[in-house]
This record gives sequence, structure tokens and C-alpha cells, in this order.
Amino acid sequence: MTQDELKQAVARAAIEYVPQGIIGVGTGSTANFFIDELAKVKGRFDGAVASSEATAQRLKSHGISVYELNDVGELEIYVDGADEITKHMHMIKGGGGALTREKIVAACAKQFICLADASKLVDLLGNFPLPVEVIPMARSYVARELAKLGGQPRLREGFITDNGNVILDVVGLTIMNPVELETALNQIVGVVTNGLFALRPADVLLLGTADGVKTMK
Ligand code: ABF
Repeated sequence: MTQDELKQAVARAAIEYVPQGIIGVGTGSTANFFIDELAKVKGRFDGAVASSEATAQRLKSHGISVYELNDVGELEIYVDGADEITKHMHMIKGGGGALTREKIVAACAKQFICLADASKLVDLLGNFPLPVEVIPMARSYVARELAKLGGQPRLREGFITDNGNVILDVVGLTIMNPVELETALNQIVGVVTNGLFALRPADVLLLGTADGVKTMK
């Protein structure tokens, strides 16, 4: 099976978690497969909150109603991909640059359902560069602080987030304790969000493997 076929398989499997009401929808190619599956069952739920402009556009193109997060209450589920995930359900996210809205929508959901192909499951986070969204005027300061933590930050060239900020992708971090590092990064003035999702990990992982979709909790 190709990586895309694995992503499609987990997207299909996630449909069984879709409740009535409004659901949170993530960003990226795996989330896009999920949106395409959602379109097939759009009579079963009321609509969605999107974690990015790109996702909102795709949902709307399928005729799925898109709601503002401030206009809805707690969401039953948030469904999204990841760049890396461990068996403890800690993730690196934000390769697509939507980490801030993803973290906000995830925070509003009772259940975070992560969709990933087998290549995303790792023993230790950090091989994938850790994205950090930064207020533009704080870029150099935050980069120096990240260097003090042992990372090598690189500006994502030519990229501005949906919130008007820049992203520093950090390589060289040994992420032994994702909760501790996420907390430390949150303390750096000028950081909007970091791509570690460990304080609020996934609740369910649907992992696409050659032997089928595995469910981990
Ligand atoms: C979102 O999409 C991001 O948090 C993550 O960076 C990315 C994963 O992309 P893909 O599904 O295309 O591999 O989930």
C-alpha cells in the first residue's frame, strides 16, 4: 500500500467516530482525506470548525457548513494528522504551519483522534523539525532562546501563518520529556505556540499499517 492509501484507510476508519453535532477538523494531507470521507456522510453531522483557512475552503467546497469556534461550545471530537507521534500519544505537529489553530481547536474537544500512517509512529520525538510559531518582532530573541535549549532554529522562508506570524523550525532537540519541553517553550516571550502536543495528547490513534488500521488508546 502507498502512503496515500494508508492515509485514506485511516480517514475512512475515523468516520465511525463522527458524532452528530459539530466536529473539529485538522489540516494536512491526511486531514484532507478525512474531509473527503466526511463529505460522503454529511447528512450525519451538523458541520465543522476548521483549523486553517485551507481546511475551511476544502470543507466548504464539499458543501459542509463551517462554524467559527467562538460560536460553538465544546466539540465532541477533533480529528487531525501529525508529523510524529509516540505510543504515549505525544505528537509533533505544525509541519503544515497550522499548529496554533490546531492546538486551539484540539483544546476545545473532548476527544483528539489522530490519523497517521505507520511512518509517523516514533520512539522519540524530534527527528522531524519542531515548528514554533513566533510573533515576527520576537524572531531573533526567540531563536536565541531556542538555541540555549540546544536547538538550531531555522526560519521557514516565505511562510506567514494564518495568524500573521512566522515559524521557526527547530532541529537538533533531544526530546526526552515532551511535556517539560512544551511547557518550557510556552514560557518564551514572543512564542505563540509550539508544535509539541504533549500537555494535551491524542486520545485515540488510528494508525495505517500494511496489516490494516490499528487503533491505539
Ligand atoms: C497537520 O498536518 C499538521 O499538524 C501536521 O504538520 C501535518 C501532517 O501532514 P500530513 O497529514 O500531510 O502528513 O496534521
